[in-house]
Amino acid sequence: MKKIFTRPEALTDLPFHYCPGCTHGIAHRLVAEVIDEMDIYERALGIAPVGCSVFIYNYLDIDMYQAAHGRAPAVGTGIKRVLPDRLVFTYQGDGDAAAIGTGELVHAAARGEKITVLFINNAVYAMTGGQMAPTTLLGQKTTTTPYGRDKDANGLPVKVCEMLAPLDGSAYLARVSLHNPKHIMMAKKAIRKAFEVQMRGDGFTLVEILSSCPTNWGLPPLEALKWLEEKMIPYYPLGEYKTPAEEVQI
Ligand SMILES: Cc1ncc(C[n+]2csc(CCOP(=O)(O)OP(=O)(O)O)c2C)c(N)n1
Ligand code: SF4
Repeated sequence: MKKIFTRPEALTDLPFHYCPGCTHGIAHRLVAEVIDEMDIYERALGIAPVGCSVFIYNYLDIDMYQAAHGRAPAVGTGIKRVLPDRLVFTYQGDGDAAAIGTGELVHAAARGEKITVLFINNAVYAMTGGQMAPTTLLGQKTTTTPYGRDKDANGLPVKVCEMLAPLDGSAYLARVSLHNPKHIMMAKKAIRKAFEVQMRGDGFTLVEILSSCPTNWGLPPLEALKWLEEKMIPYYPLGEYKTPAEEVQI
């Protein structure tokens, strides 16, 4: 019988520890599938963040580092400069990348570091109990905005792709979503393209991946996917925000 679905080689056998309906596991799997398909198992090197996905180093069967709060792009910069033939990526939540480590993220992009940031935007600090993140939507209730995020009191949500696009060092920026199979396939294509652009040496690459956190959003898994589609995508439009002048073939 023809096998149509297998576990990617770049994933270990460990079951994910994530809550039911969390899309971190889907994002991990996509990364592993791309590593398999690009045949870069020996060369891929990932950097784990703080947050729920800190344990990604247990799930990806490749060389992995773990960086302290928000420092993943700086660690990735060092590794890539020492080992320029490696595919180097960070995997970071919005609290890690867009709040705690904004400086590292912005300057890695400005310098045009040849790394890829996989930026998981679930609109909350999930692991620490669902506090407001820079990406929390206006009106969204979190443990630190119990009446909903308010523009005057809490500021406006940060759009990371739009923020990095004007920087000359950024080469590929895309925002994708994991709310249904079609978009999961599109997310995989964007991750692959970011990796290809990195390996071609064009500059900094980032894929923002809109993800669900049913636990901290207080929603059952399916409703969380619906909330992602209906509430998050209008504020965070999907698409490619920056592509190299010369397209990579994927
Ligand atoms: C009390 C406390 N404050 C701060 C931290 C540092 N910290 C570790 S994980 C985390 C949240 C990360 O959130 P995010 O990057 O959005 O990832 P997610 O958990 O949503 O995947 C923070 C602030 C901590 N561990 N404990
Ligand atoms: S708290 Fe949220 S982000 Fe963390 S594992 Fe659970 S659903 Fe996923």
